[in-house]
Amino acid sequence: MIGNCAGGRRAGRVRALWGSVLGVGALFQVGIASAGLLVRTSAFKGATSSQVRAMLARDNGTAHGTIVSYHGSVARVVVVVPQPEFPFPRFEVQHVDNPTLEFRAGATVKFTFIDRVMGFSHSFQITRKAPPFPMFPKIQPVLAGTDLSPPPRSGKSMYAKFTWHPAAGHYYYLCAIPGHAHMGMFGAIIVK
Ligand SMILES: [Cu+2]
Repeated sequence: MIGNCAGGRRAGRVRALWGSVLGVGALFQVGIASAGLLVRTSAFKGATSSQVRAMLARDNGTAHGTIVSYHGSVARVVVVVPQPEFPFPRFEVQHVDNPTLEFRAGATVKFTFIDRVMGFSHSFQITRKAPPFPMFPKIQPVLAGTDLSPPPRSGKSMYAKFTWHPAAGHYYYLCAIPGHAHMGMFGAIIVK
């Protein structure tokens, strides 16, 4: 009986200790995140405003309505997360919000993803899964773009590049940060 009581107290102390360790760990993580040091996005690099303008000028798509088409064998797509983000965060290509992107099957598609929202991150991933997307989307990426870590707070826009050789079909690009695709931060891709 007595042994059991002592064991119970010990277990309680262990639980309390473990709880405080978890608490400190969580605080530590928040501290790292707010300091912008939680970096796994080795693909991200910083760009000044003039560098961003130069990258935007390389997009070789043609915008018509809500569609941006790339007819050539090399498609250069510049996807931006613009500032401000109101009412919802969104992607922009050729000044079209969350456009449908059209490519030729087998083309070399060179994406440049630019996050202009300094201090908050967005992801860019391509999937075959169709909307609606839940609050916490589980992505099986066709093209693994960025991961979910915030890019460093460098006072610059952050960008990353990916190349894709798509097969014919229907795809979607989306931001996998919880809630973003759910609120509409995605667009369709048609490859034919
Ligand atoms: Cu986002």
